Amino acid sequence: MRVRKVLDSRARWTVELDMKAHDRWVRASVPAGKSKGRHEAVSLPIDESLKRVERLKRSIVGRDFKDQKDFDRTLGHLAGERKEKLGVDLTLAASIAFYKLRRRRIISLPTPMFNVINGGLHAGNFLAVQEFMVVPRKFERFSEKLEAGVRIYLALKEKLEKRFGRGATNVGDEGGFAPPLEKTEEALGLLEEVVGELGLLDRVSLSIDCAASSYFDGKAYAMDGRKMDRGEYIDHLSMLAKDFHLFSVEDPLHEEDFEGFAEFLSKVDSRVVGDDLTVTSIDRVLRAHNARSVNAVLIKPNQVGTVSEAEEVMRFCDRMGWTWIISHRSGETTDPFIARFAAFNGAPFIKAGAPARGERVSKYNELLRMEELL
Ligand code: 2PG
Ligand code: MG
Repeated sequence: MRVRKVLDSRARWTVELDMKAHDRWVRASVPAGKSKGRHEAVSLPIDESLKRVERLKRSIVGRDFKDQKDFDRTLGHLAGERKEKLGVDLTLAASIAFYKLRRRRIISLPTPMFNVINGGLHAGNFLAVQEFMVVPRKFERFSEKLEAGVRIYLALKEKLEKRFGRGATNVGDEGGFAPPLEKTEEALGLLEEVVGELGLLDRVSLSIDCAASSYFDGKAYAMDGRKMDRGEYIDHLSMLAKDFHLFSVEDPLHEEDFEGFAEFLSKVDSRVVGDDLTVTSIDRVLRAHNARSVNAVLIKPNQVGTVSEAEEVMRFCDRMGWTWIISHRSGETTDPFIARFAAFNGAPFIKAGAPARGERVSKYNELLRMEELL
């Protein structure tokens, strides 16, 4: 096993780990979020992570493990419940590398959710909502969905350039454009216009990730030029969800408001997705289930620290009839792991940013290659 530090897409150092078994080397690196949930597993500074490599090596090198669960259990004992003793980056890099050692079968390819307009903490504009996504749902093949995403992305670019000048086509952390818009409605309207002009309105849906903790100050939600209390805000957001037939709304309320999520869910037809709320933790997901807060869950392996724990949450969602979305982080590496993880688990959806920038397209391109094998 070898471990080193490498850069992610935001000039942050992260962990890269090489692992060898039966004369075969595999490599894994891990991403990092910016709009992080308070209850995510603990990430340590890179030098602290590297100091713990020897401890990790002593527990795994030369040992036989029955399967992924067995390996991840050992990691869990070593790292602690919130992975604080090894740090989530080192823990997950080992878990992913172990996962890559086994050959697996593709179950199905996910539908991509392309984040084409960036706001919130991911961009330097005034949009409160963090992600505006297009979801090409009604196409047969993954490659057709990707083509649709690309057409929309490029048409949006052209429209932004015409309307606001070239500065409006600068991109945010996930490769989506960061135009000088202020209102949620304007961004959604623009997307609807572009999708409509391409004649794709009946095949492509719109989705948003509010990441609402980032504009909640403890009392009020600051969005669209005003401050709203919880009741006003839920009314405002559910109106937008209905007007634009949003397929999904992620983190509509701040990350501790299980009841607010439930109220919002009861008012809309959209999928209501937990991310900062549920942090890929089975305990938080069960709590969301008891409170009827969500009917969809985002799956981010680095929120919890091992592949097996992420899979446990997916299986729970399947049992509940909920949808689930495998997701990248805003600070990514070029490791295409989540694409393969999605295909091997038959994930309904994957969210990996815009169809642009190397660390984003590495996932979409991997899915294209996998389509050849089907
Ligand atoms: C999110 C993610 C990924 P971050 O909120 O869903 O899009 O952002 O990685 O910054 O938490
Ligand atoms: Mg999110």
